[in-house]
Amino acid sequence: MRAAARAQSNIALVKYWGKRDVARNLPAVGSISITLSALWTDMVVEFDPQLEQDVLRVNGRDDPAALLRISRCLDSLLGSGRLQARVDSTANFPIAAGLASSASAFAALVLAAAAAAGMSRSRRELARHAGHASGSAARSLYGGFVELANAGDDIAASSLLDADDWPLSVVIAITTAAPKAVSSGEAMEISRRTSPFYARWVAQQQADLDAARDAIMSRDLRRLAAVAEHNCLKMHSVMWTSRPAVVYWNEATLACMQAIRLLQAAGVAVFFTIDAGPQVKAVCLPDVERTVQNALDAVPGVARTIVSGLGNGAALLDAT
Ligand code: 2P0
Repeated sequence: MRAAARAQSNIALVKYWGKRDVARNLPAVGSISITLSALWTDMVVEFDPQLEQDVLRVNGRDDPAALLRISRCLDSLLGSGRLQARVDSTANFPIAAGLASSASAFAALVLAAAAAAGMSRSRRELARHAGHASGSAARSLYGGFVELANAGDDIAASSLLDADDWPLSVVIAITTAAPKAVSSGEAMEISRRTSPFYARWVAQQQADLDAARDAIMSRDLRRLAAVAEHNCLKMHSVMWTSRPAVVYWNEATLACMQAIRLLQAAGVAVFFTIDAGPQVKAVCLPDVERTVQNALDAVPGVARTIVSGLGNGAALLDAT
């Protein structure tokens, strides 16, 4: 009746932005991500016949505002006749700040909840349920390099390469830990309805996915860098041209990008990506991780940096 799971966060190198079905939370485009070993959420789920309704604690505090999404995810996984649950979530990094906290949270939730309910579900099936709660969460069930595809009427996540198959480092520059003003789900809908670039974004995504997948399978950082930076800037262009405009960047975001450009010009194997928040993620080969971290630490406005390798995907912590 009780189980705990840890899932790591992930960042997309080819981004998910926009939904084709809001009610079922189906993405309009496929995406490719890397799972991060250093950022994780631990989720403890306990079903209790005495409880009259679900209870959620996030980082040790009651969080009724986030409860509805959690309850819906449990209903979708276990059916609405399920027992009520006590859910305890702990993240080791800032929440709702563009570091994919919902990805690690919902991936850990489905894994822990299925185990607590004594239910056997394939990873692919768990990923599908996590994805219906939060698109990027489907990817956090897997480690290394992960693709989330639109498969017929639904979604399917799968592993492209394991973490050990091509070890990369990610240096995350935290420019502010404050929660974002507009949730990504809300912002995606604004983009879909109003950006004149949205249709082009969707139309071009398959080519970016094919290029990135090919670069990953060839372990070619230069080609991966080109498509990932292009795809990231294209997504932000869609956001910026929405009405109202969605701008997640701050001055330090741009300064970090410029620092990474300087490193590239000096021959350092690194590229940037930025999600629905002002943090900058620098993806690099492990041997230049220190150089990249030093450069980003020196950027005015960077509060701190976090260094991560690639993670192995969600796992149960216990099942008592
Ligand atoms: C991604 N993002 O691919 C993109 C890039 C943010 C920018 O997936 O509405 O929390 O819960 O399905 O997964 C963040 O959005 O959105 C996200 P919902 P989610 O990582």
